[in-house]
Amino acid sequence: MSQQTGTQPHQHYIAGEWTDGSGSETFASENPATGETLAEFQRGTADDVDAALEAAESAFEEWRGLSYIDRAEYLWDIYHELRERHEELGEIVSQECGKEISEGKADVTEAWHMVEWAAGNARHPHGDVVPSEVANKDAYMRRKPRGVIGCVTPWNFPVAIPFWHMAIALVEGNTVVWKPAEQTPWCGQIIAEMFEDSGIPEGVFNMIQGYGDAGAAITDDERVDTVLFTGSAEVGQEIASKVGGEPGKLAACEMGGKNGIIVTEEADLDIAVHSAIMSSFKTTGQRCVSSERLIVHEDLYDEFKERFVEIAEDVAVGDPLEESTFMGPAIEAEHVEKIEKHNELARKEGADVLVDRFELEDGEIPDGHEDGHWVGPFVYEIEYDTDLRCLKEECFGPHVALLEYSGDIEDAVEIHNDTPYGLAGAIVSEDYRQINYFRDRAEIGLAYANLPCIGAEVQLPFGGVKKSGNGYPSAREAIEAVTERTAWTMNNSKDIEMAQGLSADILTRED
Ligand code: UN1
Repeated sequence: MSQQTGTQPHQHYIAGEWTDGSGSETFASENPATGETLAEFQRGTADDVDAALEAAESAFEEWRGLSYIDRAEYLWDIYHELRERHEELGEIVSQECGKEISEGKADVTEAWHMVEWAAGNARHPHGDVVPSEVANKDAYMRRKPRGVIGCVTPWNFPVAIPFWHMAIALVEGNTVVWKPAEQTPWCGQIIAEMFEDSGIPEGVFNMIQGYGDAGAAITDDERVDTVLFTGSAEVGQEIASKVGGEPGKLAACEMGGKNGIIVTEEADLDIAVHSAIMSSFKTTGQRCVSSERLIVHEDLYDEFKERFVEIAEDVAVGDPLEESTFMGPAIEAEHVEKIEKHNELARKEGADVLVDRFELEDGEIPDGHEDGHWVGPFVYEIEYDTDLRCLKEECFGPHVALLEYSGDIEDAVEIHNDTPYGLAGAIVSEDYRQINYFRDRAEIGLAYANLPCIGAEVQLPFGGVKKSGNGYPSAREAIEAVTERTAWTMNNSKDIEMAQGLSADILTRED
């Protein structure tokens, strides 16, 4: 963090200036692996959001007037900075959100991939030439920026997801007011410094640090034309329903999942176990694409269970900065409590618990990390029943159910689809017919075969169906959310000729 010295709380970035804003409260960023305070931040108020929106609104006309390519230049600067500071930023991500170091670095890599996509796309066509019924008409689909984009991003990808939203919004000619997650304001601070370093015109990019009240002040404001939200289903649904009632405003929300992996009787077990472990425990189960349901055919069930349980008993939980760690801590104390409640719910509903490392053993917690928010894998088996809440509600932790099924792929997909969510999922099978059935019938936005259901690349659409969202947040689809289309038709003739055979004759009383 470079803009301040001493121990003053870090500030908001509004209209090209660092400012304390109008609030008197501050909040701390905490290292979830140690409980230590990393830095203090100003807590944004509705007045701060108001100032940021005003700045974004006044900067819009000039910014939209630049060419795509000129706008992208600012993003290219950030791209280079992300790459040059890869190691350093990866460590900061790991320190602030507890992901193990390869994941901390991958977060930064995913960020520059998105910036590269958005800035590179500035030189690609942005519309269509569309045929007209009338030979003398030229018709096009052209895009315009929508205006001010309000971005609210989660802590689990504190560098990548902000760029999913903002890189595209900005290159397309919009201005931005962004609230980073309150758990990862340090990453927010660094990203804001990068925008400052890039020399982006004042007011084009604005950042308010704070909590949900500041986020709501952004998303509720009528000056915001599009809300880009990635986070919990509860908040996302509230935003989507409020915004849905406001004509002309759009909310693109990407929320959680109760993701599943199907292991059929035709599966390669090595791939099945590997994919399931990655999907359930990477990021300590705190990806919206993490898997909490493993739907396994009876022919392979016992062997799969034995192998999965053996590894789940053993995955290395520990200091996220150590390369030997597989799983870091949970993000915060309240989240550990939430995970515990989900574990309890499964038990109450009749789960047979196979692995319970919720309380880690003393030796597992690294020295100096006693105040971290530690939690280990929880694996249970339960007979599938549509009324079980534990199979429907997202835990967002290393909590996973083993479900045995019999019958065909149709039966497995029926269980798979029996959740209100529809984000990610995978099938493990060597039979292409089963794979293709899953591809076509699984109710999800991100579907994988013979792979984990985590780890999507930025150039693909990302997003879900059902309660998981409306499928917008990254790459081409995000462009839909931050631009308006114009159908632009021009006549090359001096005569007016209409489509659909409509007469262009003007008849008067004399005719
Ligand atoms: C999230 O899970 O919250 O597909 C985002 C992935 C990452 C993004 C995940 N590229 O796992």
